[in-house]
Amino acid sequence: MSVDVESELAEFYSDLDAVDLAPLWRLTDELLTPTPRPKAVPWLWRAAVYRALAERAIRLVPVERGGERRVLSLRNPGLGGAPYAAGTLWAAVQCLGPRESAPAHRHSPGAIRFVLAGEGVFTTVDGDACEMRAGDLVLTPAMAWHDHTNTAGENMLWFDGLDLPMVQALDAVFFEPHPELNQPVRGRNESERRFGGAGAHVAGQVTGALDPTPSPLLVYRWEDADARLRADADKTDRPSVCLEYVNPGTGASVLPTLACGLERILAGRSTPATRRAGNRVYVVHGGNGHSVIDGRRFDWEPGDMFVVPSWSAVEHRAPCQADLFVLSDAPVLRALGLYREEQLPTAQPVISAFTPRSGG
Ligand code: GTQ
Ligand code: FE2
Repeated sequence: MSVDVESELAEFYSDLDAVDLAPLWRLTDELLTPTPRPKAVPWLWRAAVYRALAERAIRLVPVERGGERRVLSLRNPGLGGAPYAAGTLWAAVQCLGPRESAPAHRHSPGAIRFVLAGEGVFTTVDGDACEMRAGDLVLTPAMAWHDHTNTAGENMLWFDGLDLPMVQALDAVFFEPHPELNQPVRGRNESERRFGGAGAHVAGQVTGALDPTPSPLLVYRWEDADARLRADADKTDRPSVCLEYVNPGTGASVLPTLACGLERILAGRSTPATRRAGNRVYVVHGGNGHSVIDGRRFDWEPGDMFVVPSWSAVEHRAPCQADLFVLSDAPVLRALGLYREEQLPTAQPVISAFTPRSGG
């Protein structure tokens, strides 16, 4: 290129820049990537670390109107300080001390809770007080009034998952405090009585039904999910058994934006390395083991939480049976025709091991 053309080009680019025009031909590498290139990185948060900090939060920070919730968000270090576990998913640890209550409110982002330990807490959803025990899944769909109350004498911790980053990307966040600190309670476990029982889980994951209405069933008990996994494990020689929690009326994912599932890794087995479009957050419910994510080994134990960003290869291994709760944005990808997954032909070579920050 002649010096003339080169300097003319440089001037051209600077003129484009000055009037907020961007030439695509210089951006394709970062925009139209051959495969997804999420900013979020594979990461893990240890129960032993967050539990102690949650207990300090209970001692130091009251739950009040305004702050609304005593919640520690899992902040993915790849996201430049944004308080999200992945580009599309909010994930957090919420805690309530003895006889504390978190004020009633509602918002357009939908939420799910997976109980880490304890009992004596209920989440009231549109007047229905849903009891929460270890391993239970509780839904608070978009715009449903919700507050959390600890009636017991122990601290209680649970996992929160929200579609907040997705709703925020769509510029559709709405929030409203309830006129009362706590909403009136109309009944206890009513959705469970009306809609619980058969049809609350499917084997594997939802592939068909897409439904913009959330599940009318608001609480899914650990015992039922466990029984389903046990029955499926008896019939398989595969490395793991999976279920997805579903709307018992339609068979669709629990919320229009979020899917929840359980993956039981069977003793001594390894799952095949798999890539999926869409982000996933795992909560270890029981058992010890490790996952290899993009060639890095993440060891885990009960209560640990880890993120598998879109298109990262992941495989799990457990010496004894282990249960992983998994939250994903798959319903959105499926609704838009963007979902895909692929199994890798071989196990990943392990290049490094993850060592989380231990803190001060
Ligand atoms: O429990 O209502 O982790 O509104 C983030 C936002 C929990 C909740 C979170 C919320 C909640
Ligand atoms: Fe909320």
